Amino acid sequence: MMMRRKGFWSLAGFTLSELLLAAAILAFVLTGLLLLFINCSLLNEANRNLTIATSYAQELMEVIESKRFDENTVPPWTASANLGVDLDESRANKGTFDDVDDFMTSGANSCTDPWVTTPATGYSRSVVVDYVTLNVTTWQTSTNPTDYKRIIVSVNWKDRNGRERHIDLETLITK
Ligand SMILES: [Ca+2]
Ligand SMILES: [Ca+2]
Repeated sequence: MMMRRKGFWSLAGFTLSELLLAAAILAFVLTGLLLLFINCSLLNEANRNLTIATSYAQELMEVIESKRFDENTVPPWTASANLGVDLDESRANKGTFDDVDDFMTSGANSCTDPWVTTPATGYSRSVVVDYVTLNVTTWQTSTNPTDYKRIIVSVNWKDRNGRERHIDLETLITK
């Protein structure tokens, strides 16, 4: 007891078991901090990927929204089965597109322009355009042309563990 009073930092004042206990506590605290640090950086990376994916979705949505409602400038609008890239346009060149459904990435007349489908390595984009109609309070897909089209832009990517992630951006446009 007398030795401890010599000074707080005096090693002579600690027994071996006290030192071992202190070392164990230190190791425990450091492990916790390390795990916290790893978790934070994983969360950071996930957030960054989500932000990038969102900007890719917004980028394409803005380009689509700058086009007109339909290939036809007056009704009747294009039949559902014929939505997509039109005869005078090239499926692989978005520069030839003039209406919103030209950007559809599925169906017989789908767009194959890599700018649309693959914005960057590891990210892919898809576009669905449907006619919709308002049923009481919800919009429903319509097989017959209506004055409303719903555009869904999806961006897909894989996280660090190879798990599929995606975000969807949806908007309604009218003639
Ligand atoms: Ca067109
Ligand atoms: Ca079209």
